Amino acid sequence: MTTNLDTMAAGWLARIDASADLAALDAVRVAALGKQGDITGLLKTLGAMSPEERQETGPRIHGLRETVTGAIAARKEALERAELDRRLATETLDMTLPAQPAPQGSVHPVSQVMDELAEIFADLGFSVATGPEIEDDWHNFTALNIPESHPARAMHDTFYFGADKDREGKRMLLRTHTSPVQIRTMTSQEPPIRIIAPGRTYRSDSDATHTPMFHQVEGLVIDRGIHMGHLKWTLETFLKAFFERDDIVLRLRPSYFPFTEPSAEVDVGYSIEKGRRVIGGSEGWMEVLGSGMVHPKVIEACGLDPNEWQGFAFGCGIDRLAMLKYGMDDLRAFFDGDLRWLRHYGFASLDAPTLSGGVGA
Ligand code: 2NM
Repeated sequence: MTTNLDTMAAGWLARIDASADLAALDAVRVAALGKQGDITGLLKTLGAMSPEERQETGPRIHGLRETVTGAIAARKEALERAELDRRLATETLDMTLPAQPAPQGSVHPVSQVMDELAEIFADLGFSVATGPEIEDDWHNFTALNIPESHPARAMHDTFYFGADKDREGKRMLLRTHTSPVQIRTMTSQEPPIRIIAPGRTYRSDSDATHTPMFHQVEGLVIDRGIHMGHLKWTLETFLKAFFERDDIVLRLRPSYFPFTEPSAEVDVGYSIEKGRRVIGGSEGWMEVLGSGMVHPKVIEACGLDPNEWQGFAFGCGIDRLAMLKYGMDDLRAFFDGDLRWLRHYGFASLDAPTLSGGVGA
């Protein structure tokens, strides 16, 4: 028995040493120490032995099990270390790589300003409304008190579609302002209404200060008892937040729009700082917005009773707002897609405009 156990131990140790990988080593472990393993089988023979024999053989079998268990653990550690060494030698990691690749794109100033507008007006209780860029005659003109013969139609330099007609047989068109969004809101929602409608608009006009596609934002409030005071406060609050200055001065000049009565053009005061015009103060005046009290005919056209509901509306060019705030001087560069311009004037894509963080900060 003694020699037998010694030979067995030598045999198992040789097999353990010869195990080339963890799977082979585990097969040896199962063969020796598993439920059906040889050494497990030996331990089971102890029960049938006489007490003297058990006293003499028991410790030797347990010794064998411990030797083999220890050898397997040592071999396992050696194999694992070898595997780690192999991976460390073959796998490489460039520690100079940035944790995140830098974003390639940037946010266009027009998108940035649209986000800022949404943020500022959200704080005043306005939501953002959108609508189709291809419109019908009624939503773009008629409902806005601009009938067929109205001279304002000529002012709009409308792009008409050739073949597509609306239900009245009139040609479809590219919206000349975002006002049809206000019309669609008034005909589909119950007042009170507080919305801004930012988006693309189109007029057949092209020179240094006009592009055939441009961006507008218009605002609309419909409620009971709305008056010009609400309009002026709203615009003043908006412009102070947008230009991040408290010394914004407004001047309302009487004007004419078919969809508002009375109508007012809004000038904002500027001052000269380091030879440049900046918004704020009142050294000079710059026209930035059109506005007025929504015409009773417009309210009526949308199915509301103008004796019960009143409102104000305003509109302005987003491209122009962006130029004024971020100091760009050529409108056409906005739509050239010149990467150098976009990199220079663009905004980091992860900078969310928030008022608490300071818009445009
Ligand atoms: C402007 C100026 C003045 C305007 C009016 C309306 C509507 F639908 F309520 F009648 N929406 N927008 C409006 C009024 C727009 O832009 C220069």
